[in-house]
Amino acid sequence: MESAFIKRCNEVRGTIEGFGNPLIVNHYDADGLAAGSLVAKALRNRGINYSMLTLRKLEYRSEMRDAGELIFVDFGGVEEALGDVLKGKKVVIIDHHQSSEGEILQANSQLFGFDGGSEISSSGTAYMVFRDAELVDLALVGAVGDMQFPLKSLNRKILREGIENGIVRCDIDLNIFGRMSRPLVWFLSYCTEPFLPGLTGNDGNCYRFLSETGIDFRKDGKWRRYFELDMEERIQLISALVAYLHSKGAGEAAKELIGEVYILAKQPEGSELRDAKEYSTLLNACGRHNRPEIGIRVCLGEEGAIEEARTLLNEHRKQLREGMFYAISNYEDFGKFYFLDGRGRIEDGVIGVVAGMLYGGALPGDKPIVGIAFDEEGKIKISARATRKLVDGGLNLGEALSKACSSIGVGGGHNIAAGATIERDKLNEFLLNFGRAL
Ligand SMILES: [Mn+2]
Repeated sequence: MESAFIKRCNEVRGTIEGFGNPLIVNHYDADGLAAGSLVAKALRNRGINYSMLTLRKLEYRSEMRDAGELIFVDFGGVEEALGDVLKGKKVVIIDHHQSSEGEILQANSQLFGFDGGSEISSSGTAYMVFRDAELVDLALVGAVGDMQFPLKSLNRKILREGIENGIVRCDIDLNIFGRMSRPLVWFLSYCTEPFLPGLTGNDGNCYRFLSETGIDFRKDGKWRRYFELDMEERIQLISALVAYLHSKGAGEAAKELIGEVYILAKQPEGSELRDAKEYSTLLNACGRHNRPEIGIRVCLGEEGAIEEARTLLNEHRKQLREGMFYAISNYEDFGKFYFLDGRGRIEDGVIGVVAGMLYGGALPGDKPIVGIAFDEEGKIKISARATRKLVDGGLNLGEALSKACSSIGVGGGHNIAAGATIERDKLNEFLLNFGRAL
């Protein structure tokens, strides 16, 4: 029901255009930051003042008490959590989590028969609300940040608009991380999606591998990056990688090398912001290292923000790489699901990403995986991930997790990725419940 969804988006825009000084409350992940910034930019375009608040978890804050108008972005369950304290205020929700209609006006494609896990992100929804042509880049960054690729359905519609308006380009190319920003040696050695056996994590092997391909990966005293290679060199590199992976028995990983890449044509060449995947990873790094305001400043194009974000990104990539190495030799098979105990070894900010990465070569995609880590308060953070195939077969992780947590904590999310937080002593109970819920 696309037309009904669009009608609802227009209705939400109308309401927001009547606001005088709203508070934007957005989630801290890449999609939440991109979506919150997209709303901020749209308000600027309309000459409306605003303030912003980024939260990890939806909870009541004094800023909400002081605001007469609120826009919640990328949070499921706003009405359930805050309905009472929001009474008498003007509130709208822009979201894509599983949800039902309530009293608060919501732009949420889930209500119109679209899957928020794969067909549109919060950023995409925010774009559909305002439809300002130049904001389409953030819509795609959010979708990619929420692992919605290749882009289909509403995401595809948004992509097409971006291409028509000359803001975005869609190429089929090597789609591993760092095409813009990483010198080739580290482009390969930091590649965790897919995992490249013998290359990931081994700078020396990557150096030797590149030397054998005959590609000049160093020119005029400078390390070259993937986007600087010409078409012939790209093909040379891709063929060498495919042959190498097959020789290592990693044919599955080879299949993942090529895919759609989304190039944000208005951003400078060689910048992380030119590639939707790198842009979203940059935002993720800011959010997960408790500096969401830097991510927002990046989205708003403020000076100096990208340098600060880059420092966080490097730390994030390091945690990912180390987490990945630990995960590969330490996950367990619990029958109905795989289990990754990252407590004390993997940061809670990256446990979900690491768990998901195991599907990129280490794990068959035959059942979901549950990763756990300690959060800042010493509680257990749970991140569950599934594959597209499992979801197509009827699996709904969000539901299974919320069922498993019903008496011990809060959990939920999408059918393909979901999360929860529980007390330390509730782990066994959770694992039993979760197995049953599956
Ligand atoms: Mn989201």
